[in-house]
Amino acid sequence: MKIVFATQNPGKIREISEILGKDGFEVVSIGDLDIRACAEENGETFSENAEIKAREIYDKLRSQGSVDDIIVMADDSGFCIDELSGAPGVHSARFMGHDTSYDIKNAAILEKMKDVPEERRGAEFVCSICAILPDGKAVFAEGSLRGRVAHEIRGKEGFGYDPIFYLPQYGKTTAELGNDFKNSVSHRSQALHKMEELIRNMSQEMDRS
Ligand code: ITT
Repeated sequence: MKIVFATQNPGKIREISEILGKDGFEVVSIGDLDIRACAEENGETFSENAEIKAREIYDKLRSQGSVDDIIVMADDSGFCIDELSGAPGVHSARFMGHDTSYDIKNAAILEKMKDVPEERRGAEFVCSICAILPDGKAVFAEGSLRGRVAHEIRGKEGFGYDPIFYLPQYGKTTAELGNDFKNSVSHRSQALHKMEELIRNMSQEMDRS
């Protein structure tokens, strides 16, 4: 089964291809198919936005008659900081403007958090994946990874908020962990592995009936 992944974020598509590729799935991005996503992400939750993104691409592919052997997936994810009541959350990509660099966004968050003590620096990455099956049915899987807001920008790997997301158990930010290690613990890999299991179980049930 081929998976078309509805994301325009190169950091996500790299991680998703690495994670699902290891398990034998063929992953194609919408960029590879020359499709642009333009649906407005106006849902209130990660899962609502994931479905908006996946369904837009499913509908485009269906209008071309090509959804029989593919699953369309989308990821909506974000960085939720306890002290900021869960912000930037579903607005993570749009925080301070979509085109503002992460050096600037990350520095602004560190400034907001500069007087916040260690015990109140809790934060998490959350990921919701929506898969639209060939018959149009939507299925969902979620993952989350708890850590803390770092005190300084550290590390060059990953993308987005990775340089300020600190995991005390490893003494590193997710931008310092290395891609392979991040992929073994991340919110995205948890959600993708749950989704793989859901899809495997559903296809076994279909084979039996
Ligand atoms: P698509 O909608 O095209 O998938 P996007 O980047 O706009 O790309 P989202 O709306 O899901 O995606 O926003 C997710 C944002 O949350 C992302 O741009 C990062 O700022 C942040 N984020 C999510 N997962 C992350 C991760 O693993 N590491 C660092 N930042 C992450």
